[in-house]
Amino acid sequence: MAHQLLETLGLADDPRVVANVASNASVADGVIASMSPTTGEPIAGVRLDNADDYERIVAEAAEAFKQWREVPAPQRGQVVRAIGDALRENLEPLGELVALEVGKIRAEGIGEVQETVDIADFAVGLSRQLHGITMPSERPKHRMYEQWLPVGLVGIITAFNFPNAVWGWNAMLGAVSGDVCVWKPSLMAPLTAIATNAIASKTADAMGHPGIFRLVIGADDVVGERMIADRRFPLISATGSCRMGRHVGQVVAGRLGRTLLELGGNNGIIVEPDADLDLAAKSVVFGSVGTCGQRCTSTRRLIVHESIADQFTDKLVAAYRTITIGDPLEDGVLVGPLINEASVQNFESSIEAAKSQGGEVLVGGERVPASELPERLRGGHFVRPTIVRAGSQNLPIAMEETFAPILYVFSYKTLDEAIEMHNSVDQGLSSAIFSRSLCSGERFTTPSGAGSDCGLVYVNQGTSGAEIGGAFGGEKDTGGGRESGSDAWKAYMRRQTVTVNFGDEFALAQGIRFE
Ligand code: UN1
Repeated sequence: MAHQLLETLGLADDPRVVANVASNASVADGVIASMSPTTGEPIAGVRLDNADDYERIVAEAAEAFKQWREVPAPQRGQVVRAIGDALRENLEPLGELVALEVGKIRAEGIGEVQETVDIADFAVGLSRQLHGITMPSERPKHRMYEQWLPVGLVGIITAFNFPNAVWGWNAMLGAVSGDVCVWKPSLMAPLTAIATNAIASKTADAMGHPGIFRLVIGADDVVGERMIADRRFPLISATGSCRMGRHVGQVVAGRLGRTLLELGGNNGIIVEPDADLDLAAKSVVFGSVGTCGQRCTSTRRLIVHESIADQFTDKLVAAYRTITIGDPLEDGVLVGPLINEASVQNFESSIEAAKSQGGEVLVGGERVPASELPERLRGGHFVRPTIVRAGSQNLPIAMEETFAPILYVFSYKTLDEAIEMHNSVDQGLSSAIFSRSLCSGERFTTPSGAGSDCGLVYVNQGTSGAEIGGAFGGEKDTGGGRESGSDAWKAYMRRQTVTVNFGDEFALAQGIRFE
């Protein structure tokens, strides 16, 4: 399977890819192994870029920008349109590569590539709508308007969990904006990055626009630190942990560059007593166990009205017991592995912390014992999706984002109390409420801001699985960035206010006379 996929996607012939690699190949060797989280075996090796490679790539990108910015935006849109088509043609193999490399199930892998196709479509339309406004000048025979210009080089830093779509959100908008994108992918998903970037860059090359999608694969201290400190990148768009984002934010701010940060989430769902519990249960299960709890939008906290807490929790526990864990590329499997052994350890230590803080494990709580796995999967990083009932409202571990399928359940008496609990965490990405009452939904989304404090809020939908049409991102420690739809494109462009005097009088604003 792996071999065939690498062939289909052209990775077998890519000079960066090394077919046979030792699983312990390290950054120091200049080659790393992309490991299958499902088997614990290497899929292939990937050559890393060093400081000289970085310099060359960025210098070439800066040259390419000078050409690309001269291409009219609607023509840039045609290039993105062709990239969308090429991704469509590769939807299945690329989705399967995502599943193979990061362990999400096949349907979610394909769904992720579909998300990139969707944002490409969106960006094509946008390429004719990157418009500014005109405003009346206070001076006679003057015209004032604003226009949007490309920013230049965009550094895109992505995490392992969405190794294709998060690049897509940034790169498709960056490309129609006239920017050149340099992508630093996670070292846990380099093959998906190579295959994805090759599709985009080959398509653009063939249309006469070489070098506008670049990839730089390397260790954080070699290429990551260089990129964030590099003044040639007016914009760094980074996705990952709050800790990483705080560092990136400070370094880029130190040189007065711009960041677009999409960091951790600690997403909660409030379930009101009048909720449709079947609908709520399906959404909670998808949100908390989908992608094995490794989405930034994964549901981590459930805040249920006390009158239905036991009934609803029992329903979830029963559903969790039916979940098939296994090879993410096999039909019928709903939950694949965590990305690596360190994640399994994090999962285990969070469960230990929860127990010692008074939490009660209702289902799951452990890794899947090797004896329950087929021989082939024994090196994989499988854990059981877990529900922990919080013994009291004070469960410090639930304030942290553990990138694993752990759902903490709290109960509440009044909706105001539930909202306060909901907003009590540091992160502010995604949120949801289930209720059949218009008033509860409105209370949670009130325009005063006294409802959910997150960037994304859902009523009768779960916290994960955003559509590309809306702006995606969150508040507080999530970093404040907005990617994807709505007017997120403005982050990839710079605004210029233009004032033209078409008369022959010297006129100053504010009525100042200077004669
Ligand atoms: C992420 O986990 O970094 O809303 C992105 C969602 C997806 C994107 C998740 N559309 O769950």
